Amino acid sequence: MPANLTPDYLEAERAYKEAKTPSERMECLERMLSTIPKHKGTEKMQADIKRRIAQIKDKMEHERSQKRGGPSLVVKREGAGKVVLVGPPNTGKSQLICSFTNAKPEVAPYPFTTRAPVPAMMPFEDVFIQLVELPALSEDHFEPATGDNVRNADLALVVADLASADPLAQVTSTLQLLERVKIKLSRTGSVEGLEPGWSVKKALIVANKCDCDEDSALLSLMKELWEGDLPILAISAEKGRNLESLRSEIFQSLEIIRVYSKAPGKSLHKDTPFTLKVGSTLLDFAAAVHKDFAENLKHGRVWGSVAFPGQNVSSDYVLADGDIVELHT
Ligand SMILES: Nc1nc2c(ncn2[C@@H]2O[C@H](COP(=O)(O)OP(=O)(O)OP(=O)(O)O)[C@@H](O)[C@H]2O)c(=O)[nH]1
Ligand SMILES: [Mg+2]
Repeated sequence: MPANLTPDYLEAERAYKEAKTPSERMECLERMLSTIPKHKGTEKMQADIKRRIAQIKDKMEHERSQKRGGPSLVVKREGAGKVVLVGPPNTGKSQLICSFTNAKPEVAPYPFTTRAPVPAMMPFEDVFIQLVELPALSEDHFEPATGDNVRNADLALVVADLASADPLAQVTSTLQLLERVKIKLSRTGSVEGLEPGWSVKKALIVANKCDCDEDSALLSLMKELWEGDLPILAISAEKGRNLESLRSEIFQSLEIIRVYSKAPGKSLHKDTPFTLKVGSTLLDFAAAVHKDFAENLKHGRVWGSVAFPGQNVSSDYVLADGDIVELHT
């Protein structure tokens, strides 16, 4: 099938060939991915661009940590997604990590208790999602790795404290401090018309210590001000309120599906799933299993989102959460 590449794509590809630095190459590849026509004839090209983007990201991260010397404080993504907890001191970020995971960061009633990122794994049904508490942000305190930790995350939770004098100011200052390092947080993970060089991260506000805001007055104010831009969830990390809603909101916000691999001739069995972005196709799944599967893929059989169990599907078939898939090469 002809790829029918647009002039915008060809221009981005020409710039890619001339790009000299990894960040220039990255910018060109992102432009190529956004301008490439999305149809069956370009599927393999899209998969190849995504693979090259992932390789450059890893390389850039490695180079950054080498330059700084010593171990990197940028936490590598693990599990089904990386979720960072950001906010001012004392808002309950460590308590939230303790409530959701087996990690035990110190929880204390004084500021700046957590000095380095705390990674931990939160179970959600049959997957693990990585939560990372970042050292608190303030005017005088912004760890250099914080920007990179937010940039390479899939989701940010802005943790504010409903027991504090001004939780609204806490949210404002967190957003402003991140904007100083060219990061914008938004409900959808995209913002129209941003200049090059900015990163946009999908985020939600976690209004913690709702046990101290019994009449929900502060929460109502917060919703009035922010709900258009960012979803807000009131919880109590310490008293365990609304934690299950937050856990599933985190999973939903990651926009991932779980897909289970089945070998031909083997029984239907939901082993550890592969996690893929919503909208992923059979070909994306094959690439996640092994690049040889992607290169030689003929078709697949799917149990789940199809009309008939074990139905044959082609490489552009869009998979759904819970599908079991057999790959044929
Ligand atoms: N009432 C109430 N107190 C809480 C809640 N969550 C945390 N706390 C208290 O708030 C204080 C700060 O909690 P931490 O979890 O250490 O806060 P943090 O955001 O990690 O603080 P830093 O690491 O200093 O940035 C502790 O005294 C906690 O016991 C909650 O849901 N309700
Ligand atoms: Mg802490």
